[in-house]
Amino acid sequence: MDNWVAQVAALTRPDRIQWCDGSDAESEALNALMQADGTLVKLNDKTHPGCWLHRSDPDDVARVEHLTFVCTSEQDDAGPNNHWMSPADGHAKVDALFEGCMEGRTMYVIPYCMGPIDSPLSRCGVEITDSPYVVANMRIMTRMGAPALARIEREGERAARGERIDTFVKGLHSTGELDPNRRFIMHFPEELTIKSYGSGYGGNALLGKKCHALRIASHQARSEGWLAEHMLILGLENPQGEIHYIAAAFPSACGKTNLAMLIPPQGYLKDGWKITTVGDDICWMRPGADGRLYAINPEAGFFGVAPGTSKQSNPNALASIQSNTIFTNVGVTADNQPWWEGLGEGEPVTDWRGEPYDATKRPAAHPNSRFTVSARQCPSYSHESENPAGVPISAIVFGGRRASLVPLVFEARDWTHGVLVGAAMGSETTAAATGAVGVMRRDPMAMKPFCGYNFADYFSHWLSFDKAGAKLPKIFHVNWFRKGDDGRFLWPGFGDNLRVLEWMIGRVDGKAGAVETPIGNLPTVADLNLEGIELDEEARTKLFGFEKSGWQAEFASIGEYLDEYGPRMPQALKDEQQRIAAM
Ligand code: SAT
Ligand code: MN
Repeated sequence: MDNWVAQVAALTRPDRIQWCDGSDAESEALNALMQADGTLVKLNDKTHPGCWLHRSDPDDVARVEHLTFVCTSEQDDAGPNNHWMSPADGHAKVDALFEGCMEGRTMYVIPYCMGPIDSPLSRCGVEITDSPYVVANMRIMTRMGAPALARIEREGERAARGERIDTFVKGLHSTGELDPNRRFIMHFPEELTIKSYGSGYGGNALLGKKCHALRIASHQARSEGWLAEHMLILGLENPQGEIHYIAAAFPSACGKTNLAMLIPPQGYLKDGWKITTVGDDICWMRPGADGRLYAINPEAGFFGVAPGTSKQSNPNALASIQSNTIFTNVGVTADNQPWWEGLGEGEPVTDWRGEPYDATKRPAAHPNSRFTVSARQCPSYSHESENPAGVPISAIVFGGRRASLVPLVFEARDWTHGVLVGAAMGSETTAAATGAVGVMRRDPMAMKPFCGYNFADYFSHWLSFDKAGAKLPKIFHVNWFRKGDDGRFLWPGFGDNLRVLEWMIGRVDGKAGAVETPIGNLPTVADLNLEGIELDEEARTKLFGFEKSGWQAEFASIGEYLDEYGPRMPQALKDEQQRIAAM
């Protein structure tokens, strides 16, 4: 590691190098530094102790998928789902930008561990950055500092003794000039290396998150026989005290954080149902000795979307972010409290760009404004998140935003069908990435922006888990976002989504009913507990119905999508698509 740090220093020429130990003293000193130069603004210390506001450059507020590259020796290994550059070109392109970019600045070296320090499922990385804001966020989002460094050194010794072991992922980051024309997020999966230049935004700059835990890890997972997925993990405890763990994949800004922290509706609460939160964004899963899939959350914090978070929509998230939280690009009230659209109380006076709030000009909070907070501050935090063995997964859920066609929930017949359901996922785009919002695109398993290799190979890898001795989770698809003819949402969502989770667990336990349709098993209205909510005729028909002609068109489009991947697409998946398309 020392060699690599020295090489990076020779390239970037920082004035100082600081190895981060993750201590409180280090964090306080960095916060003071950022407060002094205006990077962080202290929020109201009475209402929000330990909370900070960061305003990013207005051109640097979301992931930049068009500037994100996967650099593999063979272009086909990156697949049509990624932008590609050869490793030599990729290095040359960014190294030219990194040359001398840290002159006059401090270079921070952040050793981190994704997952519990003592878990065999965890993997380590080192991020080198010139951004103290990145250090502060990585401190919340990962297990960072001395314990991670110790694990990396232990693994380094084992590798030196000849064990086949990937010691750590190398990540190099600089905020650079924040010029969108000089911005690249480069991945070199074959070298376990990331180079990110020109952005300070979460998904582009906190390299442990999407760059490592999804793009690089998905590549590692494929060669080592596990899965790195864009999924929340929750524990669902029924009145008998039995806990089922559910992993669910939704595209960015489609409610993963809300579902992970769900508070049961009144009747369920009374009966003793409970949700515990293991993770809200990323899930690493591996088959255990008993054939089940065991999952860890590689992260230690939440980097959640602020707008829309309220006492009604997500009381657990709101409770989590009352202290020790970094807010990025939210508005503030007259008494210096953080504010965003949908908070439901208070009034903004300053918007996310630091200008007087003017509703006719722009929203107070950027639509992709975020909070960064330790998972331990969440009232529903599951202590199983620290279990080195992970938690056994009973159900996998795929879902997207679909205004039409797609019913509230259905169950895949078997694993192969479930993989197709994931592969065919579509969703309307959100503000989490730059570009048009609300356009339907295929986003297989919510991994379109995050899979570090060819989707065709990725689906083959998924299919390979179905083997003798495997006790795989059941797979479901949900759509909380179905709209009526007048444009209103037909399903209340939020806490009421528990009704759907209960049905899923009923299916896992062989207790709940369903009807078979070509797209999978659908509950009837009677199979779901709908006590206490009103659904009119249109809602019942659209949420629980199978619309044959619409699905025929959908399956034709799914077939075309799979064909875009050519002969690498696994035949088993194409056969499944054709079987259903013939409905
Ligand atoms: O910016 S992140 O990629 O970390 C959040 C998201 O888009 O899911
Ligand atoms: Mn995400």
